[in-house]
Amino acid sequence: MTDTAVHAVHSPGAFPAHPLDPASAAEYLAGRAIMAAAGLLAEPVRFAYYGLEEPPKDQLLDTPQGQPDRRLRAFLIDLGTGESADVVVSLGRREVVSVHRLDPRTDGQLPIIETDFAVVEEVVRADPEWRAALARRGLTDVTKIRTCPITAGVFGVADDDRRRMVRVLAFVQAREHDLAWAHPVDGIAAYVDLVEKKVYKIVDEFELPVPQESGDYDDPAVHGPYRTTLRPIEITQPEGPSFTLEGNLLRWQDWSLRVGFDAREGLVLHQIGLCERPVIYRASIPEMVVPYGDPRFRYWQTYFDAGEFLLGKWANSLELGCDCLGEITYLDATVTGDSGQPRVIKNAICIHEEDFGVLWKHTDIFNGSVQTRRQRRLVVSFFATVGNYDYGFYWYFYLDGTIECEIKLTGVIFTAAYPGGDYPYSAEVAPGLGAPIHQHLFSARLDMMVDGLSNAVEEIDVAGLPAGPDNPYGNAMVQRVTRLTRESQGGRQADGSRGRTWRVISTERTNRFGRPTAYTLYPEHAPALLADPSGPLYRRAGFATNHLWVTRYNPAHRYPAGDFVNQHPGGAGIPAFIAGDADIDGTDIVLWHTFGPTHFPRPEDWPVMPVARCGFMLKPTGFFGRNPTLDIPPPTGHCSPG
Ligand SMILES: [Cu+2]
Repeated sequence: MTDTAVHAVHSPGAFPAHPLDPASAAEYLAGRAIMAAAGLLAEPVRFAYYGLEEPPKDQLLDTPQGQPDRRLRAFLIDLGTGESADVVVSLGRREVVSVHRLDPRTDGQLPIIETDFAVVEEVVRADPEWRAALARRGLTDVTKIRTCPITAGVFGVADDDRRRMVRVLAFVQAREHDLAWAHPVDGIAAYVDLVEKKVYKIVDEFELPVPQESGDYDDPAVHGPYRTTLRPIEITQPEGPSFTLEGNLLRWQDWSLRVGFDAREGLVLHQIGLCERPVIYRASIPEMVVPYGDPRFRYWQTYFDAGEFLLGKWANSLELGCDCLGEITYLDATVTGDSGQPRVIKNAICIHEEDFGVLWKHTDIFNGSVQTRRQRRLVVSFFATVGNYDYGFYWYFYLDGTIECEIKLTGVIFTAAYPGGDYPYSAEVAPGLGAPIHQHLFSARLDMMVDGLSNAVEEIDVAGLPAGPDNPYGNAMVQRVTRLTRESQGGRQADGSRGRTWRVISTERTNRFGRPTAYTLYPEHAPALLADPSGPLYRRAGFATNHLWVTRYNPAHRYPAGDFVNQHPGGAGIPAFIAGDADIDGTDIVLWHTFGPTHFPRPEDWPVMPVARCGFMLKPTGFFGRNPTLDIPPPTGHCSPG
């Protein structure tokens, strides 16, 4: 790559109309030209991240008609030396705004880049010690071995921690279309220095037979004859969908929001409002951590899919009729490759409207009224493939003011050899094939703005009261409301036994009962991070140790595990954000919500996993003065009255 290989486009019309619109291909090229002119892109420097540096919220809200400076942020890595920098450029001023040089041992390493995958396969296959270890297992044709690089974490081993490195597991792919995940070569890992481009250590701990049963679910011998009993389902909207999309501004019923996309976070939704009233300024899933629970050999196996691998960059191009049914509107996403050159992912974001069963219904025994209304939702989604897993990120907006985030987890579970017996840390999913237990812990960043910037959070538990003079028959139940006033108090656990929810209230606006308008976060009640507090993962994934955090808005606080997650020693992100213990009562606040399953795989999850779901809901709570959907007309057709 040379700096002249990619040319900037200087057409003013190529620049987005709104300050929160994602960076365009022309902008990436313009930013790249600014960095090249400043001497930041000398060969072999590559982009480990490149995206929009959003204007701070106050700057945007204070000048609603103005155009704040358009800025891009790039993480640059010199492949020859490992030197890493965090760079911000101004497109308007055509200059580099800041260059922050990282010390990767304390600041963390930049994310894995595409080039790293190719380097790993090449150097591992060429390594004599690794080849010898495989030969001892009877595997002599290294062209049939696939290598899976896994981010290294930090375990206090000096020779590992000083390097930019990955740990590499091996899988056998004997035929071109074999599913390699079905054939793990267990007990052997190559530790690869990505800068020196060499294997510096082989860990050869034990040998177990490579599982042999095919997992190739495309193979008729595996899936059997396709069933012929499914008749077509077709979804039609003869008058088209009920939403409009102007640029990135999406409007549907009383909802409005801006649809954005980022290489790291994927979908970013801005300025979510209902009935021209703000609800959330910005919503995204900026991190997820997938820790594995086998303490032997693979104790280091943990992925931070956003911070270490940039999950947005791996967004799929969606296909009508397969991924999405009905009247679909797609948006493309523009990300960049290692050289900073734009790459358009066609049809990355799917927008549609769908029927969602009954909204409300009643047959009145006194006045004879028989009424039903249909629920609908607006769906904004994308899918990303990160290694063996595929994740669908779905945001739903309902007629009754509910917002839902749902993650669909599918793809292929990570495998190991099953050691036999009742091995407690994995499940046998095929003969001799184990799937280690793991967690998928997502972090939603919800920059709340319920009826304005002045918000507060109340924790709501429900409780039955003990019998006593005021409760003689013991039937009393109440809500217990605890106001969270400081950041040190905002780290909270979900509690299904108390039906715990968190209510985000406006401290300025009230409803017709004189009570604060509010939106309530309904969490699931799955466990947070299970790793022991004494271990390194607990420090690195601090955000995942609680289901909720509340922080005061700070434009620099974007990523719950910190800006540079790869090989970061820990303590960054939320634990650092709350160190000042700011006041969070009646101010501009951000909710960070941890959710997701602890996955002990089932045989039915193999060889490809039916979608598992997780997520959360936000529901209006006194945001309206009554059911806001009474004006929804009855369905047309045979059930309409009269
Ligand atoms: Cu899983």
